[in-house]
Amino acid sequence: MRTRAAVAVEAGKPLEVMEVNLEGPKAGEVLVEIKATGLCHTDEFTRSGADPEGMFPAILGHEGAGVVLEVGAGVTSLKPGDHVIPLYTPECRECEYCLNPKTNLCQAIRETQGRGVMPDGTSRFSMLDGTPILHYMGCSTFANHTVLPEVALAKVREDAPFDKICYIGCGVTTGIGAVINTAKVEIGSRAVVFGLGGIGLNVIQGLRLAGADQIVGVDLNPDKIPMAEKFGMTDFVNPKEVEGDLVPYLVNLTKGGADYTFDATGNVNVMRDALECAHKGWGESIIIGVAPAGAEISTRPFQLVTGRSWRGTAFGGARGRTDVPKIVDWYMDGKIEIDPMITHKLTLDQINHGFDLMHAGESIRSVVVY
Ligand code: NAD
Ligand code: AHE
Ligand code: ZN
Repeated sequence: MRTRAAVAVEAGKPLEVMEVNLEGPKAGEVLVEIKATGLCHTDEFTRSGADPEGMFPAILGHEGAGVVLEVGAGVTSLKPGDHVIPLYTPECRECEYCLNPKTNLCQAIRETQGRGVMPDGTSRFSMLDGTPILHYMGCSTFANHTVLPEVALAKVREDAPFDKICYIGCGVTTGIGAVINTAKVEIGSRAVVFGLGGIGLNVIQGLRLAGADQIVGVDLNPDKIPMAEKFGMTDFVNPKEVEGDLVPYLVNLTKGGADYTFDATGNVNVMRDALECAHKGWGESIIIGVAPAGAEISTRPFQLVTGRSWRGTAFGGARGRTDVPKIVDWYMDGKIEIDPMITHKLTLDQINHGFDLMHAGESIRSVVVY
């Protein structure tokens, strides 16, 4: 079939919206009509050329929601008409990783996913002249139709609106999951969140859900304050306005250091500050942000010797097929909020404007509705 997609033709270039060829689903695969997709900073990271795993031409996008149109041979858990959220972290329920309760990093298709192809080693997308186009994070939600392995789709309830629940495909689950699954924050904790964008705000709402007493937000952009307060931020710190070093300021503000800190910026200097403002003896710092190629984190080992721990999280530690339908329920039951964070709705033709809004700090989430 043919479908419309925004293609990342070359690193650093705007996406080009065009008709592309899409082959039908092979064994174990599913054809999905994408109804809506969010724009995550990770898409921009890859589009810009900063991602060491980035390959072109590719169809980016990993925060989508849609409807199953067709299933390939052997697919048993999904049927045409099912509503689904694509999973860049699949859940095969069989691999060594899925069988270990300590991780959500299913490895069943990681190698081929990283090469931009389906598990059989080939791409379903091509240009009209036949040039292959790569998949991205196994999802490619910047196409109106896409093909995914069955293990990379969460089946969700049919009354949930696509233009909101697409955000559960990455940002919402990553932020809330970092708090609940990875840090396992206890009631009464003090926390610091660096970066109040599409991920950091969901960390904040996760902290409120977990019953944290103090939720400090740190961002260079004071325009983020009203939204962060709405989701539960109790204190705001703009590093540009702090006299002297930021770390002692945050340690003092949190009465000796935070129980939990989160980096949602991707900046390795911020990651160091996040570790070092965690409480001596027990503070945990969780890295969520994705850093540019070649960037490295550093600290004095003494920071760890004296009881702080440094950890990371992908997709908020969530097992997608199990956890994503539950998060959709939380949204539909009013336990979590999504609507205010979706600040812009765009058509596919306007997708590059979405990245401009991200750079200008004007959007939290832009969502393309097909
Ligand atoms: P975003 O652009 O919406 O938000 C980033 C925020 O950080 C902005 O508000 C910006 O003003 C702020 N910021 C930038 N530099 C800062 C600094 N030095 N100090 C304080 N604040 C600063 O991005 P997003 O969509 O929220 O993504 C955040 C990061 O999380 C990105 O690196 C993204 O790639 C990553 N991410 C990781 C996962 C995962 O599974 N680990 C999932 C999604 C996104
Ligand atoms: N390709 C990058 C790493 C990108 C990365 O860390 N991706 C996160 C999801 S970000 C979603 O917005 C992730 O899930 N990582 C686990 C994995 O297996 O990729 C690089 O630096 O090479
Ligand atoms: Zn993302």
